[in-house]
This record gives sequence, C-alpha cells and structure tokens, in this order.
Amino acid sequence: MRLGHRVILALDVTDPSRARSIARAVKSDVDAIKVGWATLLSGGTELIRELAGLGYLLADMRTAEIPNTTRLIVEQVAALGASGIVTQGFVGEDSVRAAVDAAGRAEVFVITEMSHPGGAQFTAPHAEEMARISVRAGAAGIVAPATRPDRVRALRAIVGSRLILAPGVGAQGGKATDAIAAGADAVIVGRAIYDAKDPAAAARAIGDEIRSAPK
Ligand code: OMP
Repeated sequence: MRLGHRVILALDVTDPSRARSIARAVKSDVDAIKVGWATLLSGGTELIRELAGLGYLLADMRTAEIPNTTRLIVEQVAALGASGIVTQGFVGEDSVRAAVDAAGRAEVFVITEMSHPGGAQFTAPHAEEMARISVRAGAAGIVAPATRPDRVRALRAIVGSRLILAPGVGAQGGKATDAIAAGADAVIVGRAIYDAKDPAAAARAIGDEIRSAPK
C-alpha cells in the first residue's frame, strides 16, 4: 500500500449506488478503500470488482477460520481484485500463514487489538502475540486501535517497519493525529467520512490535519 494521505476510507455503505458515488468522489483523497461484509452483501461481488478497479481495495472479510477455510475465502477475495486483505490474528499462526499464502500478490493485514470497548476484553491481552505472529507469517502489517494510542505505540515496537492501520477515528472517539503520533502509518475512517455532507472534503480535512500536525 502506498501511503500519501495516510487515510483509508471504510466504505461500510449498504446502498450500492451511494457506495459507488462516495467511492468515486473520495478515491483521490484517500490511499485505499476498505469494504467489509455489509458492502459485499448489499452490492454483491460485482460491486467489489468495480471498486477494485478504482484503486487500492482493502477487502475486510476478516477471516476467523481454520487454515483450509481461510485459504478458500482468501482465494475468492483475491480473485475479486483486492489489493489487500484483512484477517483476524486471534485465530493463530497457522491460519494467518494460510491467509498470507493464499493471498498471492495481495497484502495481508492482521487485526490485533480491536478498537471498540469490547476489544479490551479478549484481544488486548493477546495483541502483542498477534503482532509477533503477523511478523513471522509475513503479513504486510497489522490493524491496531486508534482509540488507544498507547497500544499502537506498544505494537509499533513489535512490528518494526510493517504497516500499522488504525481504525476508531471520529465516530469511535479516536483522533487521527494521536494515532499517527503513536506510530500508526494510516488511519481507517468510516462514518466520519461517508456520513459527512461532503465525504471528499471530510477525507481531505483528516489528511490535512495529519499533514499539519507537529512531528
Ligand atoms: P468507523 O467507526 O465508522 O470509523 O469505521 C471503522 C471501520 O474500521 C469499520 O469498518 C470497522 O469494521 C473497522 N475496524 C474497527 O473499527 N475496529 C477494529 O478493531 C478493526 C477494524 C478493521 O479491521 O477494519
């Protein structure tokens, strides 16, 4: 993933024509567009292929499966044209390795500690282990919580130069500049962009805020 804006749009939009128009409007102000189950189930694989044609598509089907089923899912997602694929880390090293192997040229990002309050219950105590697994398995990077910048900092110490993508900015209460200052390479932002009156302006504002923050 080439990072210019350091902003990734989470396009969790279930009206396919709205998803299309937001993606087109925002694509040059973000580094990637992330889609998950809600967008896939509402717009179908045809929409996912179309979005993949606009630029870097991060397909967040977040596999949480045994290695064989992980492989089957990741192969399908990669065939839709995704440049990046998200998988869960808590499933263990064999499943994360299966995702990396099946992804082919697509990059794999591993969710470690999740950003919501419940993420502190089960994912937080094992996030460091998940980060180590991600490095050993050859993942391109991890997903870590913008809502807890201190945790991003701790995970950065483990993953070295691998990418850290941080969701939880805006609607979940995290601040983009705090996550970046803590060591995130980019923030993942959904509602604060796609629910804005002008999604492209909202994406630009987050990118500008990151660029103008004191280093
Ligand atoms: P907003 O809360 O609307 O900005 O959306 C955040 C996006 O990041 C959604 O697509 C979430 O599914 C995703 N996400 C998290 O919010 N927290 C996590 O810990 C992990 C993810 C993710 O893997 O993308």
